[in-house]
Amino acid sequence: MISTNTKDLLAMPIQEFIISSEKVAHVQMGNSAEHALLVLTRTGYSSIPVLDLKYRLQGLLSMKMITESILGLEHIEYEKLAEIKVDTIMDQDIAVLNLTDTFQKALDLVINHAFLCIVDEEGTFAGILTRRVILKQLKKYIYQKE
Ligand code: 2BA
Repeated sequence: MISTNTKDLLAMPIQEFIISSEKVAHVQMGNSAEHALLVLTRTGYSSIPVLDLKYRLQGLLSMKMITESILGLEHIEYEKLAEIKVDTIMDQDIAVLNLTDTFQKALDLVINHAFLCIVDEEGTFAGILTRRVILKQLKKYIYQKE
């Protein structure tokens, strides 16, 4: 059985826990795989959002997607990096939440996703909610209970 306090935590809106969009490393539709490789390498993140010019979320891009796009039969075709556009290799199957969604919904999703993308009511990218932030909130809650 879930206690009343746990219910409070699970019912909290995620808005206050998100890393806002201006702090999130991203690439834009039309950017080259070469540019994306530089962003991923410099930031150190393994996967980042792809946004359009109106800041709407379009997909996710990871190092693996870039590597796969330049894998030839005999060798890695580095020369293709500048020609390949991120929109042709990104993953469009993304875990997305709204700013008004609850902690519980986020908790269910972060089991399978390292971070969740958050959009506002107009579909504009608002930021991300990371597994780290969710775990920190849970830890705070569990320790308070002891
Ligand atoms: P990963 O890049 O695979 O990072 C896994 C975990 O490693 C991160 O977990 C964080 O604890 C640590 N980490 C990796 N790179 C870091 C860095 N440059 N600075 C500080 N810590 C770093 P979370 O914080 O839970 O993040 C989960 C995922 O969310 C990351 O997976 C990344 O794909 C994405 N992410 C987090 N912050 C981001 C940001 N500011 N911009 C873009 N993507 C971000």
